[in-house]
Amino acid sequence: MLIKNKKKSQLKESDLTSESFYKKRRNLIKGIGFAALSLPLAKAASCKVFDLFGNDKKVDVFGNNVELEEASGAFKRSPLQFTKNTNFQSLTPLTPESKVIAYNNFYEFGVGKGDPAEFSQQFKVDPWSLTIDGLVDKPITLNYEDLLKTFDIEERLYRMRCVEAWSMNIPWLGFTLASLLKKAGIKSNAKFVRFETVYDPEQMRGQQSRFIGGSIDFPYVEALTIAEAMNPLVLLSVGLYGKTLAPQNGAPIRLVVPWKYGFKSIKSIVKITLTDKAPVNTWQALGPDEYGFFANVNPRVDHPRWSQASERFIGNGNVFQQKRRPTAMFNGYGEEVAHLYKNIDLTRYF
Ligand SMILES: Nc1nc2c(c(=O)[nH]1)N[C@H]1C(S)=C(S)[C@@H](COP(=O)(O)O)O[C@H]1N2
Ligand SMILES: [Mo]
Repeated sequence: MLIKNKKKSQLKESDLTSESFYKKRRNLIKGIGFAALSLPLAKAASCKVFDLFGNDKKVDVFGNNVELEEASGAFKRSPLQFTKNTNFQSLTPLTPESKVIAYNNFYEFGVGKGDPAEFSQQFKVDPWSLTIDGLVDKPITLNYEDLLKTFDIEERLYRMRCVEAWSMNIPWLGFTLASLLKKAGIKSNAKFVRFETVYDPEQMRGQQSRFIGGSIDFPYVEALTIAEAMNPLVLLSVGLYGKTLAPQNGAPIRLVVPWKYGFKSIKSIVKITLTDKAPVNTWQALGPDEYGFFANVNPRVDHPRWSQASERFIGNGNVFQQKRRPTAMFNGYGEEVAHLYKNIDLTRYF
């Protein structure tokens, strides 16, 4: 109903300023942000133990046991049925599974890279309830089984680029966000899609304490424009490496937006709301000068505290001894997405 509507993908700058501008002022007044943001980075950088571990499947980059399926009390991942999408199968080398499930950002479980795997193994994903509401023709609620059965699941190998300048290549399992939104029916006045992570402090230690959770005001929120959300690259992922997601990767369902910095790919989603107002995403609220709404991977727009021109790829072997490699505009997906930003100054709207 709206996918091919040209006007919709050509957002006006005024669409992006109203609510976010208000929030930015409010945050400056409250004085939150920068001190809080530097804490997790300092912690990550100080993890020198990384250097000691290479490709041993039994230990993660911290030296912890990462054969999670075999460890007692570990979360159980189930094999999934899927087809390989032949357009996205040629990415090499892949980041080893042992690292994809051990080196994570998921502040709901703590700010350290090893915290999500360490503190999420008892996380309950069934029952689960994902609601699609707001400016839709027909609100939908999916339970855990629906998530895995309503849509055909495909495998796609995607690059993932964190705003902290490290990257991975990951074989995701999932379905397109567009297929879900089409099912709900998008009303013509919808301009944005807002996503929300579960709020469950009892299960998520980072939600109990601002210190553990990196000063985030939970629940974690993310958003895309409708045109971005309908782009066929955007996945709702329910698994990786042939199996359902581990909690540390955002079980049971998370977003994957491969041309944007990793923080857009929100985990453990319970709510998807279509709206006509620009939502303020979590990192934008914390530090609007460091994290924008779009967060497109862009080697020409540096983070105020570090360069985005290159990245440390997490592959086989020692993560800190990898040669840095150049970062590609839109993380290499420009052909598919550059048209979305034709009229937008990406230096200003980063
Ligand atoms: N709810 C939630 N989603 C989140 C995050 C988070 O802290 N909370 N971290 C983001 C960041 S910064 C990155 S890089 C990716 C990491 O995904 P991965 O751990 O599965 O590789 O998840 C993103 N999604
Ligand atoms: Mo990230």
